[in-house]
Amino acid sequence: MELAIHTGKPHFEITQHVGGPIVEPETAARFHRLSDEAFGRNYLTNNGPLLRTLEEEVAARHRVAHAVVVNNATIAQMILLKAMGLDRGEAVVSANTFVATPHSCLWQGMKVRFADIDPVTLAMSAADFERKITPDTTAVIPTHVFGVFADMPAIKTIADRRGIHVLADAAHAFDCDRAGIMAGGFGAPEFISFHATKFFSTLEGGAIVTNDDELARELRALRDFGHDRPGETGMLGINAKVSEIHAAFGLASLPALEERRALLETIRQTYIDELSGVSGVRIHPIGADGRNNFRYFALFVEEGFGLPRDVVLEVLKRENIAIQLYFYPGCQRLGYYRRTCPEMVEGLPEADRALGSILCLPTSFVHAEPIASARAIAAVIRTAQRRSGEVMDWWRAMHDSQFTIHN
Ligand code: T4K
Repeated sequence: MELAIHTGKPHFEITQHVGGPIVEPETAARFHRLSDEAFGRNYLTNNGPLLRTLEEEVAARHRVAHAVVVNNATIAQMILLKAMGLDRGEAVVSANTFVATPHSCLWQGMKVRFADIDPVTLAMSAADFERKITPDTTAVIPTHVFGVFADMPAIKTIADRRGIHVLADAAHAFDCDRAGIMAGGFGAPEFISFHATKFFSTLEGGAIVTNDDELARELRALRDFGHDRPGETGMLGINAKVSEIHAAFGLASLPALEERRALLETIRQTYIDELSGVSGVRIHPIGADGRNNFRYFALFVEEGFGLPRDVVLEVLKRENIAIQLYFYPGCQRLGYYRRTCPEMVEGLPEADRALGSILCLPTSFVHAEPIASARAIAAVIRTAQRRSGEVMDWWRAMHDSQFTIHN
């Protein structure tokens, strides 16, 4: 295979993004039908019938009593913290999560402390959570990265002993389980993202899943300005409501999920087969602890590969493959956190190691056959390794010329 870094001709004409939304033609057709029905009813938001059906479907799928659907997972976390009375103290959050997780704590008036990760699952290490507890710790919020669960039983045992509240970021974990238990089923409320880039989407959206009736009642009031009874506003709520059109997209997607998941699993297996035996490539194990939705495919470019991760990233970019490095460099290293809590970058060696080598490859493709595309991407990676000397020459030349231009 010839590489675009040499020929100037990328393998993909259209850029293939990690996280490009998955919308089958049948899903789009069902969405149009359901939207038309909503317009026909002239009932478009404020706890409409499509939203109520979606909540029942999500709760049933997650085997929990309640799914409170809101307009994104960030607001889900914020109203959950509020409902749990968490507006002070410190939350321990994972060093490997999307910035929404610590941000939501800060918006609620809390402080954050980052815990290191388990190098295999990439989720919060229970042992490091215990080390990061201080007299001010009031909450712990592990993130189930790529739908691989944090060790919830261990985290919950430690937290319960110290009177620390547990909630979890299950943004990636729709339809995933750990040994048969799904988000919301570990004795703690969890929130899921239904963003357009996720396995299951309402375009923008999210849900809190819980078995706690009182908590669900309060969350439903909080998402609706705090209206807790007809004609009464008993709490300081916000607008986190979901329109019927967003709910329609969610309902339209549900029938497609089994086939979608099967295709994603096949794409994953294709990557695994095509990259087996490539030295210095380690694949993040998902699905080993239970069911996964296979939305994410992550690998680590380690020392034995012969090229730095960032060079591989650039080679793939030249082929019009827009990969992501979730969640490089770690929230604690992003501008806002570096400025406000610079000491937090210390003591997170496993997160630093994993995020320094991670690459997330596309699992959905636009106007390109998925299996052939996964094969092609793996072939680019193999070729880059085989021709690592030439690739490094190209990299150095590119950097030298940039240096010359800018100086
Ligand atoms: N916790 C975790 C662990 C999360 O991952 C997230 C969200 C949250 C909490 C908060 O959930 P929400 O409040 O969002 O419900 C994206 C998503 O916006 C975000 O939802 C997601 N995680 C995060 C991991 O990824 P960005 O800033 O990376 O988005 P963006 O626009 O760069 O999109 C990613 C790629 O997808 C791009 O390469 C372009 C492509 N794309 C995107 C969209 C929206 C498309 O091809 N088409 C599209 O329509 O945050």
